[in-house]
Amino acid sequence: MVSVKDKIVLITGASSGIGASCAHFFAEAGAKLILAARRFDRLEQLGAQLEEKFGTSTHLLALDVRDRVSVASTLSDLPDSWAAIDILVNNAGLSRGLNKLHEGNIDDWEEMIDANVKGLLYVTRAIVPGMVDRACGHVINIGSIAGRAAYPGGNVYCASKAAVRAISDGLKQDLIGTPVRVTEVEPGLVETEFSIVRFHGDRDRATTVYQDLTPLTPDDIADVVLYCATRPPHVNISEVLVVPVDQANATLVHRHR
Ligand code: NDP
Ligand code: 8X3
Repeated sequence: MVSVKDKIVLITGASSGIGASCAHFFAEAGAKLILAARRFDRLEQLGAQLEEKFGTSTHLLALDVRDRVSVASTLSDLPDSWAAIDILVNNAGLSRGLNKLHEGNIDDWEEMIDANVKGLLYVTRAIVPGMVDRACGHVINIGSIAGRAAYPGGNVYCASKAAVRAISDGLKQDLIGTPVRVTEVEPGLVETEFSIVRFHGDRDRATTVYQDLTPLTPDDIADVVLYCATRPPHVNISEVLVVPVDQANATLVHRHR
């Protein structure tokens, strides 16, 4: 196992769910954290918590990954002491809606594609050149079981996560000959704010997604992300699918009714 102590880890979408859990796991392991998201107040709370609990140094970024200019300038203007990022966790993302494709809301499509695909690309493009120059780095993309097969109403979200899978595979190929590692972690059902966001704030509908089964927790995923990051330098975990015991694939879920 390799230590992440004093490594610089950038986590996008750190204000909630899987990203916030990753922040806790890396903080406990002694890493220094750059935490990015749009809700800066949440990052401030998280940063204060991690400092108090683990003595973690944090650098907070109010960042909308869809904003290409802002991503480029924010990440190129990092203070020198934060610029040499060792691990990038591309986690920021969302789903919007569960409509049939031919009835879908085009604004929802734009938001998913802009954040899940283009945003991930913008951040990766800004960070990976430094990793290559320093001959050191690890990109961990949060994909989804939804990227392996579409499900009814999942259409554009599934496409965006299929893109994350292809981008992760392509990046691994493009980095051959460098020591930079690439991992894609593909969670199944994880209870976070994901479904509340998907259903535009309808908490009752969001709750039904996880009803009568035991979903994963964001900590379950953060644990896997940290595991991938702490393998010896010659080991690249390329892809990990993590599902609850109650889930076989994107459409087959066992509910205890
Ligand atoms: P949450 O809604 O709890 O967290 C999503 C995070 O992404 C928030 O921190 C949010 O921050 C951030 N985010 C969303 N849009 C943007 C944006 N435009 N710019 C910057 N940050 C953004 O959901 P999860 O923790 O579940 O989701 C995290 C990732 O995991 C996503 O990529 C999701 O697709 C993936 N995933 C989730 C699964 C699940 O079942 N929950 C399963 C498989 C994958 P803010 O709003 O403050 O900007
Ligand atoms: C989130 C998992 O199955 O709700 O990516 O799409 S699912």
